[in-house]
Amino acid sequence: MISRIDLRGAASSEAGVDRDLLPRAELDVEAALEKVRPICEDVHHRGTAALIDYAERFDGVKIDRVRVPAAAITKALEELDPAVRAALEESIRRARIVHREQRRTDTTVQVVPGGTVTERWVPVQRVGLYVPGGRSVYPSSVIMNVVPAQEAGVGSMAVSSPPQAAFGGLPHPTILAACALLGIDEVYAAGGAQAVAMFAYGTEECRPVNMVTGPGNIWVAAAKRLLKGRIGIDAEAGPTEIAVLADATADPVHVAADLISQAEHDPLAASVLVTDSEELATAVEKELETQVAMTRHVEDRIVPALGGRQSGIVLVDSVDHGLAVVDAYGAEHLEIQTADAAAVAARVRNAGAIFVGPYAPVSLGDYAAGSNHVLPTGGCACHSSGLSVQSFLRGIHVVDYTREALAEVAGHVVTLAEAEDLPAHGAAVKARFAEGELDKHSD
Ligand code: HSO
Ligand code: ZN
Repeated sequence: MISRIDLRGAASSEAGVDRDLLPRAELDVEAALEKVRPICEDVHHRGTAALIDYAERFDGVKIDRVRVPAAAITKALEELDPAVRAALEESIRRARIVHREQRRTDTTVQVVPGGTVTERWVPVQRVGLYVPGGRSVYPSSVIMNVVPAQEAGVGSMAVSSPPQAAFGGLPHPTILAACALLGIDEVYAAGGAQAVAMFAYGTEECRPVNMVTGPGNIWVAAAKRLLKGRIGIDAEAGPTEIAVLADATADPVHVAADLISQAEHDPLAASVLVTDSEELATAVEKELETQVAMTRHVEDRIVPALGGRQSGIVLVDSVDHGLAVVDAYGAEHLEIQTADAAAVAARVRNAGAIFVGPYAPVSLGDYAAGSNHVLPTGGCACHSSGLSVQSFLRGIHVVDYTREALAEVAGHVVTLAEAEDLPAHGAAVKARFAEGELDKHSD
C-alpha cells in the first residue's frame, strides 16, 4: 500500500539530502491560470449577475442573490447539533488563547537624540475568507482563519463558500453556524475562482477586500495567484502532508493512525514516515493494512494517498539522519515520535507545525490544540510560516526626526544620493537648511 525509500548509507547532512528523492505531490496551478482569467474578468465586469450564472454552471443551483440573509445564519446555529456546537466553541476558545498572545506591540527606537523610528502594527482593514464546500466542509478552517484575523484587529471580515443545491443555494449549514459562533454576519454563497474575484473586485453586494485567505481547490489557488497584488493572499494551500519522524520506541498503532488521518483528506495528501527502525517500518505497514480496512473514505482518498508517489516510508541510518531528511522535506505537519521527543523537536528547522511525542497527534492540532492548522505545504515551510495574527498585520515604520537630528546625518544622505546618481534626493535634504548651515555638522 505504501512504498519504501531506502536512504540508508546516504549523506546525512541537510545539504546532502536530495529533495528530489523524497516523495512529493505536484500541483500545476500555472495551467489553471488561463481557465480562471476569463471568470475573474467576467465577475469584475458583471458582478452579481456573473456570480449567479456561475452558481448555476459550476454548483448546479439557481440563486437570486449571493449575500446570505442574516436569518439563514441564525437558523443554522439554532439547528446545529449541540455536541458539534460545544466542540466548535472549545476550539474557538483555545485558538483565541494562543492567538491573542501573538499580537505584537509597537516599538519605538530612538536612533539618535531627536530621531526615532516606530514600528506600528496595523491590521489589514478588510479581509475575505474563502471556505471550500465540496469534498471538504471544514468549519474548523473557518475558526483557523477568522480567529487570527479578529485577534489582529481586522475591522471588517466577509466569508464566502459555494452555494449548495442540497441547501437551497446557501453554503453548508455547518459553515454558516461556525460563522455565527464567530460573530461573522457577512457571508456570501460564491465558490471557486469567482468568489476570489468577488472579493478582489467587489460587486453590488460585496465591498472589495484588501486580503483573501483560506484554503481551496486548484481554481481558488489559481485565482489567488492571478489577483495577488490587487489583494494580499495567504500562502497557497496544496494537499495536506504529514511526516512522522519515529524510532524504535514509537507505537506503530499511533504512527499508522496518524498517517491515515491526513491521507483521509485527499487522494493527493502525503503521508511520510521517516524512521531508522526497519522493525517499526514493517509494523506500521501491517497496521496500515488493518486500520485502513476499518475506516471510511478508503478507495477514493486513503488508498490513493498512501499508495501515491507523494507518500512513503523513508528508511534512514539514525535519528540525526532522519532530522536531515525531515528538514529537507519541510513538512506541513511533522510528528516527532522518538525517545526524548522534545529534544529532537527542538532541533527541527523546517516544518509548518511540530507535534511532540505520543500525545500530540496532528488531529489535535487540526481541531483543538489552540495552534493554527493553516500551514505551509509543498516544502514552503522552508521559507514561510502558518497563518497567525501576524499574517493580518502590517508593520508601518513611522520616521520622526527633528531639524537637528536631520542636520546631523544630512551629509551622509547627500553623499549616498550622489553615489547613486540621484542628486535630487540630496537636494531634498539640503532644501531644509540655509547655505553653509550643514557644514558645521559635516564630521
Ligand atoms: N489537516 C488539515 C486541516 C483540517 N483537518 C481541517 C481537519 N479539518 C490541514 O492542516
Ligand atoms: Zn486534517
